[in-house]
Amino acid sequence: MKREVLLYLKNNPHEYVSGEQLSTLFGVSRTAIWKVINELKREGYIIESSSKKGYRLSPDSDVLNSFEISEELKTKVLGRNIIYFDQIDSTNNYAKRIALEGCEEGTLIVADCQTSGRGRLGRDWNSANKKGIWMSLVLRPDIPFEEVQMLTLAASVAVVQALYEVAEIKAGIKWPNDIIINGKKVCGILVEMNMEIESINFLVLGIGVNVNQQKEDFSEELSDKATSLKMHLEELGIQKILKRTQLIAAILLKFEAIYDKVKCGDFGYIISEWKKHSVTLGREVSIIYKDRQYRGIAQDITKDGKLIVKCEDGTVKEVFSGEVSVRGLLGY
Ligand code: BTX
Repeated sequence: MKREVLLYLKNNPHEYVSGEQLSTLFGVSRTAIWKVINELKREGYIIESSSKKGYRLSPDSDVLNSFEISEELKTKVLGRNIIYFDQIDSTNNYAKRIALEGCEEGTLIVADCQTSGRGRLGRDWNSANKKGIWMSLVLRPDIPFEEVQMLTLAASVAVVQALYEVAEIKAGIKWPNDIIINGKKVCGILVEMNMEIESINFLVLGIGVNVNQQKEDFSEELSDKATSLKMHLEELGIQKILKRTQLIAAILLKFEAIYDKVKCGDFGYIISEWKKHSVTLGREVSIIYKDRQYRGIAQDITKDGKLIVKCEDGTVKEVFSGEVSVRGLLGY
């Protein structure tokens, strides 16, 4: 009955509905309705209550769960199976576990909070409770190993497009996997792979987006280099409630269209969109690989997504994301 009450409140967003009306409608006592309302509030729904008028669901509620996500989703395959956690170590870890057990393509793992969110090369990813999108998709594309890099690029393009569509936010892509706003990281992408000898068994695409953090939500170390969508909008003087479910749905829809292209080996659109939003090309970069470091200018990307760097000694290197850390020398 909880879902029915919720749907009723959602479908009547402008009116207060009295406890009596709800109890008649659903054939239960007013106490039962009161309990349901309290449960919904505990789940994070903002329900305005007035003893005279009744209950009204605030459109500002930013609740993450499978039901809310599927209400927003317009995809065909991605996110059709959703597994939600209020807290988990890492959605990528969980996705890898269930992928090994054979879960279906497009399964989405999403959490309000990660206790051991991971970035690349063993780095941590700060995943504060209810402040961002921490999600992973299980993908089973029939593509050669060399094309996996395209998925990171494809996901970056999808995130940038979705941020613009939902909130008119113009973000840039720093090769290989960061989404940047005004020189600060707002989103990171982590693609992990499981391979057989010849072919890819599955991929896990992890996406972390900072949505509602304030400056004080980031550690001192991060506060100089991280931002959130909310912080960015506030800097622009825009007060906008960002709903994580809406952003997730937009990212998945954009990604699904681009992912279909990756599966067909059609990379032209991805490369051109990636270049349009790149904050790396034409900039001086520092490539750190094991104990070596090169400097050079990021000139272009190859048609399978490697970064082409003209080094200071005149040599040209093609850099594959798994091996390096790239730092813009003059900020982003
Ligand atoms: P990365 O290795 O490029 O970035 C990690 C670095 O980014 C950290 O060392 C730190 O300096 C900085 N950082 C950490 N947390 C944040 C944050 N919230 N915002 C901005 N900067 C931060 C990027 O790796 C890939 C991140 C993927 C995260 C997703 S969340 C869902 C999925 N599950 C999981 O464990 N990881 C992925």
